[in-house]
Amino acid sequence: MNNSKSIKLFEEARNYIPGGVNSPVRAFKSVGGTPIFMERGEGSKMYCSDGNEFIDYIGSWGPHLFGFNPPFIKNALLEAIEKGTSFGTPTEMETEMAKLVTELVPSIEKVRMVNSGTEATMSAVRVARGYSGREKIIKFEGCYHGHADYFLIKAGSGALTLGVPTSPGVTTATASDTLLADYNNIDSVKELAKANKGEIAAVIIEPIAGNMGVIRSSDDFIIELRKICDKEGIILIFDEVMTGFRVSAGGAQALLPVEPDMTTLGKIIGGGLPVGAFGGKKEIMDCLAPAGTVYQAGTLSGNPLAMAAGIATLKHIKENPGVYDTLEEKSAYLAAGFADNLRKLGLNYTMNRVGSMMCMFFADTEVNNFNDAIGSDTELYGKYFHEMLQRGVYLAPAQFEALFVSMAHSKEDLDKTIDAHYESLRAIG
Ligand code: KE4
Repeated sequence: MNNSKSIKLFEEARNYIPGGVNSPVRAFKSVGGTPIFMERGEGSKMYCSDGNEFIDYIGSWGPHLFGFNPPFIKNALLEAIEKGTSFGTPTEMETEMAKLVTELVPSIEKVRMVNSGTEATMSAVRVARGYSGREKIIKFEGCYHGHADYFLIKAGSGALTLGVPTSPGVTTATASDTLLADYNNIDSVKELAKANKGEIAAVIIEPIAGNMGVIRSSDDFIIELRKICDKEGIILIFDEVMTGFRVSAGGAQALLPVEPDMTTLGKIIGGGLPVGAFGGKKEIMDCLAPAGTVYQAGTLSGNPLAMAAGIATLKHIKENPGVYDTLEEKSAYLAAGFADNLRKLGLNYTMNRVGSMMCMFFADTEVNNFNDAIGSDTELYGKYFHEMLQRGVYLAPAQFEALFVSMAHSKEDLDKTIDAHYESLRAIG
């Protein structure tokens, strides 16, 4: 595959942008080689600067539930642009967006729009601390909640991929307020709750983890977690930046046996534009300025373009609940094809899937937590990634991410991907 233009573009980018990218996971560091510079997307495809076509399974790391430029999003944006890109004043669209979010995710009684998942999770923790008067939080090893200081401790996604799960620049004082638990291990939470009684403001968790590969929380674990939070007066925050509107119209919490006190959202609710949101019970959210005294703000929060794309997306989801059945069919078909290939090749790599987010771990054990996940052969994943790339299939350039199926993926796309998966695994031996 000719990628000479990407090579040139990457060389130039590195003169002006640290590492040549605006987000580390894009740099192909863990899989090697030169990142492919994309120029255009249409439906399920991306087209790079060298003119190569790829079937896209990162979907901009989650937002593209409907592929690139579905008409209902594109038209909504074109209409919004005509009226002006941002006012810095309240607009009716923000209320419309908030009503859609609170309707589709009933545990959210009030919601604040922001501009990224990081802003959403960072702000949610601040509200939880302000509301409870407590300072400590519990996060889980391998979960990624964006790059706010207090989350970059044993974080997943790019932090894990690049081997800096605990980032330099995070002060010891900050890190000391973040307690680390083990995903799907309720005893690890019980120990922390006991040792820090009355000091923990919140537990934040990806209820279905997508940043150490895909790992679902067990029902027993999440039920016990809810009980501990109720007993200890700890706010339970579901970070649904990735799973919100990905795994169902009500997110992961609609599939799990418990409700959180607060939820963070992002990605899909922006239809590809920069958006995040955090919300929850009225009494907690009304601590936020200007209703309350916990400060949080944003110049472009709730901006009309992001609201237009988000409203169009959520309305489409609301009016077409069958979307998730179709996504399940497509995703199950792809996963079955992958499983067939593994059987034919005598391989037993582990496949975890929840709806249209899935991950094949280069590991032959069950993967239920961070330690299981990091047992994967990331070198072999790198070889597999490049073999798939050569065959026109663009996967996440890192083992500890998710593969996303979209409504735009056709049966032809899926069949081509299944064939490429077989040939790639055979090629790496
Ligand atoms: P952003 O600040 O990147 O919009 O969202 C942070 C975030 C928060 N919570 C969860 C569960 C997330 O998955 C993310 C971001 N996800 C990664 C992909 N695994 C973003 C990709 C990137 O860092 O470029």
